[in-house]
Amino acid sequence: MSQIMSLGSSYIRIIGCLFWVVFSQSCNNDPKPKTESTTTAEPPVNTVQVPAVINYDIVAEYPHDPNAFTEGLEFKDDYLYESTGQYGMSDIRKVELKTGKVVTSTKMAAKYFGEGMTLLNDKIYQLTYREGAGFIYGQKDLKVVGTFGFTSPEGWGMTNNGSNLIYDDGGSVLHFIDPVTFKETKSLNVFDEHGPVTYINELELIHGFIYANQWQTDFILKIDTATGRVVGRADLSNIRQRIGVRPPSGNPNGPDVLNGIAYDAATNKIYITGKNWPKLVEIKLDN
Ligand SMILES: [Ca+2]
Repeated sequence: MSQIMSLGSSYIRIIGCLFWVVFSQSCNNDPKPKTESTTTAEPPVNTVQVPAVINYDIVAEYPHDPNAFTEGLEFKDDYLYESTGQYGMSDIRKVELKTGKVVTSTKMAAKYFGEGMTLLNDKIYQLTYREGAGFIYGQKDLKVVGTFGFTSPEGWGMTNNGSNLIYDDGGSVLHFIDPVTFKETKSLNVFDEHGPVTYINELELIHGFIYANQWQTDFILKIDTATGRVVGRADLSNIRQRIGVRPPSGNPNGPDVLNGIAYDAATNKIYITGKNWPKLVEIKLDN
């Protein structure tokens, strides 16, 4: 009897197991999607090339007026031309390279904050910061010969390409304006692999590329004037440290950011400095 019962209970267990197997298989046929088979979207492929690293050599050092809050810098006919900022201290000046001595200067009214400047056809064009006014000076005597207006709320850096003045306003756009009508003829968005590049500051056109300081950084950016892409980047933090200038945020009363690039086309030399820096440095870029 017990054997029959034992056989019976084994039989029930086998049936139970078969039922469980069939049931569990049917459970595994649950049409619910399995997480492991879920596909995820591929991240967008970044097609913008990373800027090349531009290396440089320090060729020479010259004195620079530590009271000059440099906003614009150019070189022409053996002299530096510099625009300085700060209300009550702004001017436009012609400077001797080797001594840093100011040869000629014109002070601006205290209500103007001088910004970027550029030399074109024996005239100097200079922006102001938030005053919406631009000034035109004769290159020889730095006397004011005219004024102009511009539409950006702020004026920052300036250069030219021989036919247009090119300026920026603290954002990522380069504005090309006619030097007679002062109407905008073209604008160029500056970008790199991360998107728009802001805080574009002092400018210089060298061999068809615009080289730009970027405010609050030690970078000089090399910008393709056809596309606006940053194709190269030089890190000048070594020069800042060599001169004894602390990082920008740590200088409430001392030298400020790297700002100022001048190119002498006659000698193929490049000069750089910064706001209130005690030195101006000739550098040679490898790219
Ligand atoms: Ca310049």
